[in-house]
Amino acid sequence: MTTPDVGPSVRMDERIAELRRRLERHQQTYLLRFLPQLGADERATLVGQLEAIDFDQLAQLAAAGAHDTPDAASLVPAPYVPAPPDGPDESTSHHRAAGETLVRSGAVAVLTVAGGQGTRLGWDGPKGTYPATVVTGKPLFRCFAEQILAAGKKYERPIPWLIMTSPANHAATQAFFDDNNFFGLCRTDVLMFSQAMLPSLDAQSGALLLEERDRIALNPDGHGGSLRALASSGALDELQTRGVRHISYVQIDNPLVRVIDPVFLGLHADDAGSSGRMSSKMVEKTDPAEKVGVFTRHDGRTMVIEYSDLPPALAEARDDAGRLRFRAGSIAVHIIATDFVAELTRDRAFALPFHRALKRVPFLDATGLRVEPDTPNAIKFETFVFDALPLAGDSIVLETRRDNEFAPIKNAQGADSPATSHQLQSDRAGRWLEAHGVTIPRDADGHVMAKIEISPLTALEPADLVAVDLPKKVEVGAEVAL
Ligand code: UD2
Repeated sequence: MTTPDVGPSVRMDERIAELRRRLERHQQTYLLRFLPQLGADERATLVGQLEAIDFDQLAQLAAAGAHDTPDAASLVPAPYVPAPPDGPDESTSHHRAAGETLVRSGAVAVLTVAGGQGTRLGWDGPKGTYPATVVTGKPLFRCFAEQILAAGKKYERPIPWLIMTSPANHAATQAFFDDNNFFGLCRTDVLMFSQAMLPSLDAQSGALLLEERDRIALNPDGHGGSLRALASSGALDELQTRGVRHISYVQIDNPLVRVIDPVFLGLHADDAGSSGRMSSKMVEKTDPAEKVGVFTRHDGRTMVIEYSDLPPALAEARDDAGRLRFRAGSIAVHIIATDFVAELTRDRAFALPFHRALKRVPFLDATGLRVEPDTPNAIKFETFVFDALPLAGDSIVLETRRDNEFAPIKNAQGADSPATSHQLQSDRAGRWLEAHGVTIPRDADGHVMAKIEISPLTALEPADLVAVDLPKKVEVGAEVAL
């Protein structure tokens, strides 16, 4: 018997009929109200988008209250390993050696989460394309690429680099890498994958919003979506095939972050206090209002409480010595074992807890007119990667010096802006040069009064400068690129 030939339009009609039945069950048939006006391609876009939505999950999310933060009284500060000295030293040599062995044997990859939009920065394009360095204005992506290239040379093993994009910036990110010849990295060692999107919901009614006649409003599912996207994209399988056991996880916004840190890798993989599944870095928070999550313990498990969820009484609490009690500020740097990601994502429905945020989302009203709201009108749901920490068992939190590794660029002005990042970049470079006898001009607050940039290709850490021809002195206001 032969199957009758069913044309594409018949198949589309059947899909629409099935979709309509699903939408009726969830009282969302209004999403199809512009369907009769759409051409074949537009119909296919809308139907495809709607078919992919798990309406039961969305209904649960909409009905659930805000993300559960544990009772403040049950939280205690998480213990942390104090910052090791800059560069090789006795106390960390064992961990450094273990970490270096991992890198040399090809067991380490880097993951940069770059799916967010640079909205706060006012940058039109993937944030990784933002000119970040103080003298030469290198884009953020190049800052990471040069570190990965230099570490690959130092340890005689190319290091795979995973980049998580979102559907909104994936093509532009790929084009940027193409235009820059992958910054000298081998193309097959750069693995890009896109995170998933979730519908934004009307804050009043919980209904989905139409952004265009053929498109619903979606937002990226948060950096926590990286775990599932690693698995669903096939990147995790690829890593495991290559023998990668640990992923060094960093955010795109921090040009000073150390993407390969042997001491941190060694601690994570080898220390008796670590399950080897997920570890983190912190800096000491001195201002209770600083916008970083803090490491806490609850029920014997390490977790990050985001700054917006930390009750002010806890954020401001001080110990007997006058230091903030909850001072272990997260700089969003982790090492995550590939086995741990595989374990978590074995169940395809796995998701970290959803956090909700209110935001402004333009939408079409019932007549098809575009509404640009002045105030937040929609809820977006996001997952945060640090919510995997309580699932990891024993977890190391390593302190790192703020002036060594944390100079994020998030806002156009004020805190965490290009201006603050540039000063921190020069301050660190100045300190590295002073360690080799170079005279550096500093102001009364100790800030370097010149612009100094050291490429990772020149030095990954201060000790590497021993082989470099250095100036004796840097003048006030000078611009130095090494
Ligand atoms: C993050 C941390 C904060 C602190 C700070 C340090 C959260 C919720 N907060 O604050 O506790 O550690 O960083 O700098 O993480 N991203 C994606 N996809 C998404 C959303 C974000 O890839 O769907 C990436 C984004 O490109 C960026 C990073 O995640 O690299 C951080 O995102 P953010 O700007 O929303 O987080 P932020 O700066 O508020």
